[in-house]
Amino acid sequence: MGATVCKKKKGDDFNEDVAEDEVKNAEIHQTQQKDAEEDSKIHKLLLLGPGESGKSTFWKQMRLQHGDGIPEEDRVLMVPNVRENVIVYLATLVNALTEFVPNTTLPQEDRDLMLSFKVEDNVSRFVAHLSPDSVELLTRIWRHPDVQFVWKEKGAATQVPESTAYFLDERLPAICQQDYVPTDDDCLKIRIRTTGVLRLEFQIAEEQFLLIDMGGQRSERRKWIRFFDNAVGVLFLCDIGSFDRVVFEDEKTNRVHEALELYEWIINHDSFRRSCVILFLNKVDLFNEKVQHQSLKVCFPEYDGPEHDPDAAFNYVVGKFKEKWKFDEKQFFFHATCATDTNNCEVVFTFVKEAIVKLVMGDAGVF
Ligand SMILES: Nc1nc2c(ncn2[C@@H]2O[C@H](COP(=O)(O)OP(=O)(O)OP(=O)(O)O)[C@@H](O)[C@H]2O)c(=O)[nH]1
Ligand SMILES: [Mg+2]
Repeated sequence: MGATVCKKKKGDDFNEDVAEDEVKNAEIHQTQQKDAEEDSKIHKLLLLGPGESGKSTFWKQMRLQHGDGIPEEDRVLMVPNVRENVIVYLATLVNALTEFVPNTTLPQEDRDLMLSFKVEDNVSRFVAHLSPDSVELLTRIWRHPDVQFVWKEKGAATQVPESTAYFLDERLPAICQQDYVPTDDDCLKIRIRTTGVLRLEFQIAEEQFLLIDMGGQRSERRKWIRFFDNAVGVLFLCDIGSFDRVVFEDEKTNRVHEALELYEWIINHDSFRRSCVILFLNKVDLFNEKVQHQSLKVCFPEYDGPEHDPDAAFNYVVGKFKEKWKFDEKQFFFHATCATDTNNCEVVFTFVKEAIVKLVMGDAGVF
């Protein structure tokens, strides 16, 4: 496009510039108004919480139930992730034998193979040649009593995700097939750290939602703030199933403590003064199971409730989050959730939807 050049008298410039600015301003104002109108129709919800708390799992559930599902091409892209995760996590457990079971009876050649996977290229090469023989080999190593001991008794010290058992117990034969494509369940259970921003727009009855998922690890949280404006709801996830684990980032801070601190920051953030913050105490399935043999004292040494009692332990954790909530008690919303369970997510989202719609209608002066 060419620019037009014309001769003007000195004084004309000012008036013309003002007129031009006015037109531009009017245009910008119109666009902003349109955006705001569009925005006001969409309920923007943010998924926030520490790394590995289950945000993307919940996002995927919404995509499966209310979006376009998970397309074949996205599933195919996940194949290397699934395979490499399984190999690397099993290798991590074998590696931990050195510390926890120095006199292990796992054959030396199996150990050597697994330890060779510290080198990334070796993993890729092994993954490229997976076969039914690999199923037998990997199953034998996984089921070895020393490896099982590390997994069951020392798993918390290894940073190996809990879903690893699902893939090694149930999915190895499928994963090792040439034409393997992850199922819905595989997609929900695979651990892939989020580094970008995932958006999902969907509609339920008359209501439109925009669900935004971002990475929760410390380095990723810097990106959050850009998305805070106009969020009508925050779904804050805490992985209570990991009450005996420390965060990946510093390998020191307890995961529930990290979540408590982050939750406090979020609920007091100016951007969310008029938003609905809903707490998801996630991985309640793992929590209930773990509490049977692990004391909540590893996370809260002052806990003096009954041991091995999931309800008492759960209520105690709820109390810890409630202590942070300095606002109207009736607005303290929380749910016990299991993001890998589709039915549970649907029930919980029905509640979220109602709370959000109520808030929006209240703001519009309907109540
Ligand atoms: N057992 C169980 N596993 C869960 C649950 N929710 C999530 N997971 C698993 O936990 C792992 C981490 O979940 P993600 O959804 O990737 O966690 P995230 O919060 O998105 O993590 P970042 O992207 O790093 O912030 C995955 O392997 C999930 O399958 C749950 O309620 N129960
Ligand atoms: Mg994620």
